[in-house]
Amino acid sequence: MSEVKIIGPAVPNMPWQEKPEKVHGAPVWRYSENPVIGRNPAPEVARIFNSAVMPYGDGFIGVFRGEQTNGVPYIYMGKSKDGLHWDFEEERIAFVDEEGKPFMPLYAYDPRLVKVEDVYYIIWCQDFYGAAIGVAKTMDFCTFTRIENPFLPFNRNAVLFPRKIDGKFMMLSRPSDSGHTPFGDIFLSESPDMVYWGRHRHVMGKSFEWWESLKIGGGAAPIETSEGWLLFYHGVSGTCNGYVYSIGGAILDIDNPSMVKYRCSNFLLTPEEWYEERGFVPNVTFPCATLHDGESGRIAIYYGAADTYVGLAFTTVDEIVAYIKKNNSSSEIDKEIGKR
Ligand code: BMA
Repeated sequence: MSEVKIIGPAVPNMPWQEKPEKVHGAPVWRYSENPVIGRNPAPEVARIFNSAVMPYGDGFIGVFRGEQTNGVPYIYMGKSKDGLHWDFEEERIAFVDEEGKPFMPLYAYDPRLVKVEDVYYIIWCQDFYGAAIGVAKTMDFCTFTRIENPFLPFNRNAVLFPRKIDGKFMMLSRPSDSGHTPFGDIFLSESPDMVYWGRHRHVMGKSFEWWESLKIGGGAAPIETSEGWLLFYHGVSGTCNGYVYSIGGAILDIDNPSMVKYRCSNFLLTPEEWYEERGFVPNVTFPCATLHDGESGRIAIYYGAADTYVGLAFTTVDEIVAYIKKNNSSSEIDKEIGKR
């Protein structure tokens, strides 16, 4: 039993490996058989990375960023009994509009998958006369209905909270530019109906820490805990040899999540292994989902590695919350409500 509570169901069958004796830095350790998804994982798909999974039935389901053999990213569905070995649909997800007619985005990447009440939402980045956020809903993983795009271009990295707060849907996003965006803060927006979004608030920006000194962006859907919303996000450093993407951690206020209670000054995971340092884009660790067990407090982080593979890392809610609090560097700007 953990001291810090994860507010959520037990997921006793989630992937897990005990902590090795020696873990350097943050209490986050990689799965020894990483990467869990290798190159050419499905017909016509060269790479799968930056993907999101969740428990479903007696196993797991996921939405995967598949880089097709023509280089264009799209979203594929996959299922797994153990969260480690995945079977992918051969066809891309066939999105429809609200009348049920085919309505495919030109491209789609970095999907997140979040259940709010009885509905599963997929949130991704797509073209809307410029890079912007797309959203679809499904009840059964058979019909995927696209709903209104929440934000104007340019915006990437959106992630929905897994429950409404004060009756409103809540979404984190990262407004950006049309290129490889050399800036970026995380903002919070709310909606009564998943159509109209407003009451935008600043959550947090890049920091003085070098690993996240260029930009940051949302990662996995926030995990509800007795200490607040636990957020795994990505932080970027701009080196002379390109961007380096690390995983960071923060804890947001449970009722007002634009207020950052704690923010870890150290990265939680940074590219070190061959599958993180070598690939289509070297030096990228990019979290998009977690599995977490409300009973034991175990957390499994799914992250894209080098824009080529999916990696898995583990922690526990007690250890990660203690580490974030111990290394807290939440500034006055982080702590404020974020309205100007
Ligand atoms: C970002 C996004 C991610 C990608 C990262 C590193 O801008 O495009 O999908 O993982 O760059 O290339």
